[in-house]
Parts: sequence; C-alpha cells; structure tokens
Amino acid sequence: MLEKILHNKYKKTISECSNEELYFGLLEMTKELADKKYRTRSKKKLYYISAEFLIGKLLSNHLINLGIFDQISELLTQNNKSITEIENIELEPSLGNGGLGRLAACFLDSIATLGINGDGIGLNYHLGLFRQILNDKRQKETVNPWMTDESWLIKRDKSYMVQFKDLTVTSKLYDIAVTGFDNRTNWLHLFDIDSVDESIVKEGISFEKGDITHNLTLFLYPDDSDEKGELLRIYQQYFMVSNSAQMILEECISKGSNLHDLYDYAVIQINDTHPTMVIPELIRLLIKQGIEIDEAIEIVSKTCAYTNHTILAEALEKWPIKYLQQVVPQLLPIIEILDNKVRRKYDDSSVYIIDTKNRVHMAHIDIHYSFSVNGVAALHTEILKQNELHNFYKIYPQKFNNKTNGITFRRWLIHCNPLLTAYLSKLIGNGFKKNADELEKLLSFVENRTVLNTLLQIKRENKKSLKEYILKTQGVEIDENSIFDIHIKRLHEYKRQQMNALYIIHKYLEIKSGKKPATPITILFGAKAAPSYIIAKDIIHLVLCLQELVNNDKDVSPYLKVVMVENYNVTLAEKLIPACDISEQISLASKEASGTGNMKLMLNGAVTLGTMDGANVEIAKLVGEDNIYIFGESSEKVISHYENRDYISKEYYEGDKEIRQMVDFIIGDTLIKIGNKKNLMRLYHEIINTDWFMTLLDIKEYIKKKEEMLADYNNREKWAKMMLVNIGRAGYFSSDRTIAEYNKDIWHVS
Ligand code: GPV
Repeated sequence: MLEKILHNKYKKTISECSNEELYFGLLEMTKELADKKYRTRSKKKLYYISAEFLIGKLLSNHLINLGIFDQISELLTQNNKSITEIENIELEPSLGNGGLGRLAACFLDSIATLGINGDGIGLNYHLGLFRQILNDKRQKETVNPWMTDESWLIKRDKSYMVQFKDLTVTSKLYDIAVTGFDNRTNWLHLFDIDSVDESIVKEGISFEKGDITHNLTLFLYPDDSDEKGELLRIYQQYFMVSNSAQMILEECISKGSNLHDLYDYAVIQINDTHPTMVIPELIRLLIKQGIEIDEAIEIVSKTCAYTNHTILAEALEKWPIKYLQQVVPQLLPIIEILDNKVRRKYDDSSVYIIDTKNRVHMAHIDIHYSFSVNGVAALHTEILKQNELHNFYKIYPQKFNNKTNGITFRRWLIHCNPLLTAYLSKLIGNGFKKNADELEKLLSFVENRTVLNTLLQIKRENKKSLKEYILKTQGVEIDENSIFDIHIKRLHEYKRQQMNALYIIHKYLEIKSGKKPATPITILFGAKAAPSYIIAKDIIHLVLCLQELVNNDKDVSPYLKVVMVENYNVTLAEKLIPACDISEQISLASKEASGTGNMKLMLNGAVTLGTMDGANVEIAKLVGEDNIYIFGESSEKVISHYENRDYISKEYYEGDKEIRQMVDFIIGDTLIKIGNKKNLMRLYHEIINTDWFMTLLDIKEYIKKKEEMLADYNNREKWAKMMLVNIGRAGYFSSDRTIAEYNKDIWHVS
C-alpha cells in the first residue's frame, strides 16, 4: 500500500524517496487505514470535552495501534530508511500545557482501545504551547507552529454559528483519527474559525488580545494550574462548548433522541472547569427547543460529569460576572437561575455559584449540576472530600468518586522503549500489551541474575541513546555511566524544582570540599514556565546558572553535571523517560493532584524519590517501601500548616546552618558573577520570606533520602531488583484500567 501511495504522490519507490516524502506517504496511508476501521454507533456515546489534548507526534502511535509498526519499520529498513529519522520530520502538535492535556490524550487512546464509542472535543490551536528557548540563562518564548498543508487534520464539512455579544463566528470542524490498539477508531474533534491569522503575532508570542476574529484559536493559553481571568480565554471556552453542545444535540437527535432522554444518548465528561460553560449552554439550547427550564436543568445534570484536577485555589476558575456579561450575556440569566436554586436550597454561602465579589465559581456549577465529581488519585479525592470540597461532599456524598489517573502503555512503553518492550515480550509473552496486569509476571524473575543484568543493560543502552541525543541537540556531553536523576514537569513552585536546585548547591559544595561521590551524578531538568510566572522563571535562571557553574568547574564536573533540556515536550519526554534512574516526584504533599510522569518513569524502570503526594502514595503501596524512596512531611501536616499559618520559612533558614549555607549561595559571589542579581535576589527573598510551598520544610530530609538512594545505586543487584519490581507493578497505572473504571462507574457506554 505504501509503495502505491508513494508512486501516486511522487512517482518514486521507497528507496528513492526522501524522509519527508516518506513521512507524507505514511501519513496518507495511516489516515486511510484509520478511517477504514470498524466502528459501531452505540446508542449512548461519550463526549470528552477538554481545552487541551497534548497528543504528541502521531505517526508511530498510529502504526503501533494499527498493528503494522514492525512490518513498516522492516520494510523501511530493507530500503535503507529508518522510521526514527522519518519521525523526526513530524512536528509535535503541542495542544496542551502538561499533565492535564497529556492525560486527555492517553484517555482517548484507551477509550478507542477498549472499544468505547467516545470522541474528544477541543480547539484547533494554530500555534499550540509556546516553544521554549533557553538563551542567556533565561526562558524566552516563541511560536510553535505544527500545522502543515498535509497533516493529521481532516477538514470536515461541518460548521456551527457561535454567537458572542459583539460578534458571531462560523466554526469549522477538523478531525484527527484516534485509533485504538487493535480496536476501533474514534475522533478528536477540533473546532476552529477560518479568519485566524498567524501573522498578527509580533515579537516572541505577543499579539493583540482584543482582536478575536484573528486570534480566537491562535494560541493555547500557556498557564498551567494558575489561571488569570482573561476575556480571550472566555471567548475560547465558549466557542469550544457552544460547538460541542450543538454537535452533541445534533448527533443525539439523529440517533432518535427526543432531547428529554438526552442522557440515554450522551454522556459528557468535563475535563476540569475549562468546559464548564457547556452546562448553561446546553440548558439554553434545550430551552430554545421548547423544554421547560427545570426539566432542561435536570436533563443536563444527568448528562454531565466533572473531573477535578487540582486543589490549588488559584487554579480554580472564577469568572467575574462583568466579563461574562461582555462576552456571553446569553448565559448569565441561566447562571443566575442555577445560583438561585442553590441559594434557596442551601444555607451555606461557600457552595453558592456567584460570590459576594460577583464572580462565578465554575467548579461550583459543575458540582451542583453534574451527576459525578471525581478526583484523579486516591489521596487527591480524599482531600477534596475532607477539605477543599467538604461542604459539597456533605450535600452530595454519592456524587464523589475517585479515578486514579493512568497512562497509555502504547506510547509510554511500547513506542518509547522498544528495547525493554522486546525483552518483556521474550520473558512474559505479548499479553501485557493488551492486559497491563500481566506485567506482574515479571515479578517471578526477581531473583534471576540474567534478567536483572539484562534490565541494567537495557537501561544503559537507553542512557547512551539519550546522551547522544543531548550532545546533538543541546551540545552538552553527559556520561552514560553516571546516575541519571531526572526532574521533568511544568515549572511550578509546588513541584519544587527549587528544592532540587538547592540539592545541587549542597552537592557542589560537598565536592568542592573534597567529598567525591562514588558514582557521578547527572541531574536533568525539563520544564516550561508560564510566561507570566516570574518566580518560576527565576528558578529556571537559577538552574541554568548552576548548570554553567557546575559543568565548567574542573573539580566538580567529573562527578556532577546539570542539564536543563530546552523546550521539554512529549517528544523529549519519550527520550528522557526510558533513560531515567531516579524519578524526582518531590511536590509538597497535598499539592500534586496525581502526577502522571511518576507513572511513566516507574513503568520504564526508574525508582521514585518522592513525597507522599498524589499518585506517589499509590505507587508506594504497590511497590512496597523497599522499592521507593519516600521523604517529607505528610499531607495532613502540610494542610494543618496552612490552616494554622504556622510555617515560617525564615525560622528554618535561621535555625539551620546547612540550610543557610545553601540558600545564601543563591546570592553569593560565585553565582552573582554568572547570573543576574535581580532574579537571584528575588528568588532568595521569596524562599526566606514566603516559601509558600515549604521548600525549607523538607529540604534536609530530601538531601538525606537522595544520598541514601545514590549509595544504594552502587549495589547494582539491589537496584536492578527495585527496577524490576517497579516495572512489574506498573500495570495498575495503565489508562486502560482508568478508562474501564470511568466507563463502569460513570459513563455506562456499552
Ligand atoms: I487544574 N493539571 C494540569 O496539568 N493543568 C491544570 O491546569 C490542572 C491540573 C494536572 C495536575 O497538576 C496533575 O497533578 C495531574 O496529574 C494532571 O493534571 C492530570 O490529572
């Protein structure tokens, strides 16, 4: 088939084609095969609405799921071509910020893989998340285009009118196929408008925010977990949900729904609060169809389910009524009715939708007017029930449920780690590819020397590949025989990259004083900071200063290297994760709702160094305390510090000589010479005066645990056993398990 397509397109054979031609040939072939896949139209269908789908490159993923990866890759090899090089041609669609967007992408993969009739609905951002450039030890943002004339997008002949107060737009629908692993094809529907104009972007990523006609779907909002009330964001959200609502009603009617029974035809999963306006919008449309308001509210409440992804107050969206009035006045009467119903029923202002400052709490709409509210890890859901959303839990105990996150093993094992995959297949058969629990079969080899040695060898090979990649792309040389300590995730104070930076200072000073580590250590970071998040950017600056200091110091660099990779994204994650020894999961307990990088790293044989936060708690339970390194204050204790306001970072700073030494180093002569005084000073003051995420609370224990871990690394057999147990116990974190639970408990799509 590929030969035929290439002949038609280019009149060339495989070996005559360039990598680019091969990529576009494969793209065409894959789209055709995906479209041909068997699919049933069950009566009820799932709609997963999300502002983000961080899908990553798609070629290999499709080839794997269509069951032809090996065959194609062999065919290419026979013609002296390499699938890896062809993949380099593909541009990554970065239509998400981080965990939330990547989760949505993993979920789509599993929904199709489990044969569930369910589509994703989102926006076709032209530029996706910004591209990060590290220049002059600072993050700079620039555009990140991903669309090419021929792409995964299929333009559909479907459009809807979406009305804002000041303008009406006509949407255009683009679809991307979502192939299940050996199963059906679903769709990711991405809405757009024709008038968006990429040329309005000026310097970096700045553009005229008020020019909605030209910028509506131009960019993905670049803030992760800390939202700012912006009109453009409201325009985007309403555009997304109005299209969704119109499409859903149209599909349900075409299947025979009379709208009074909408919930028999559709279930809508609201991914965090970004799509919340779908609730009032659906109610509005049902009323227009002649349904009484009370019934409309009931129908919609029985159709929608909501997932919460954070307890960080600043990330819970609250839109000023004034803004909604300016953009979508048609929703306000409905939102007011929704709020009034709540006020009449409950004498508790903390559950009202509209607060005293005239802001609309989007999560409150979701909780009152959907039938399911779920958190994303066991601890997170408990905190929602007992703390953050306790007053709602008292009203609706039956709505609350937990769905611990998961990841698709097709991308995060089979694709990114072919060496490990091949070896696992040899040892335990291919069953784990369909049924992740079968990874447990690996556990019977825990005393098998050959198996343990092979796991170490595979890790070394993967580290060598990463070393070459980093040399080629970042120009930094690292040692594959060193310990790879990897900290990859969005840059946020609660994730505490600054704590790892303080560790680097500790280690640097220790080596300088003559204490050399038994095995050299390479600390790798990958992280984008929201462009407006000042302290996060200061932390990046600190890390890059330390990178320059450490890597150029002849006494230190043979033992310690620091690398912050540029523009961390899905593609880079796929290269970093298989090469990781130590997985840094050091968020302040209670703050990381789940984390999913922790799962990806564990699956690839990394050992976790982490706090009892998010899904780390479940990882610890699964692998047992001998196979994970846990440190730090508990979530209960942390929550009580917030309640009592009794964490004073300065006391930790003043009360401990070692802490003082590390923190002072940030503004010491050595670093000030390398970096920018203003940035380093600001960060220093932040740490000693505020330290909202309690770095100094856990820093000593963190250093101690990490040292313990580094020492254990030298016991290669012990380490290999830990790797094996982590891989063998990772099956629980397959998103196939998560999605099966969503379907069983919430969606009920047959
Ligand atoms: I809210 N998350 C995210 O990436 N962006 C957001 O805007 C919000 C949450 C993340 C959480 O921080 C992670 O702990 C979690 O694993 C992920 O969502 C998926 O649930």
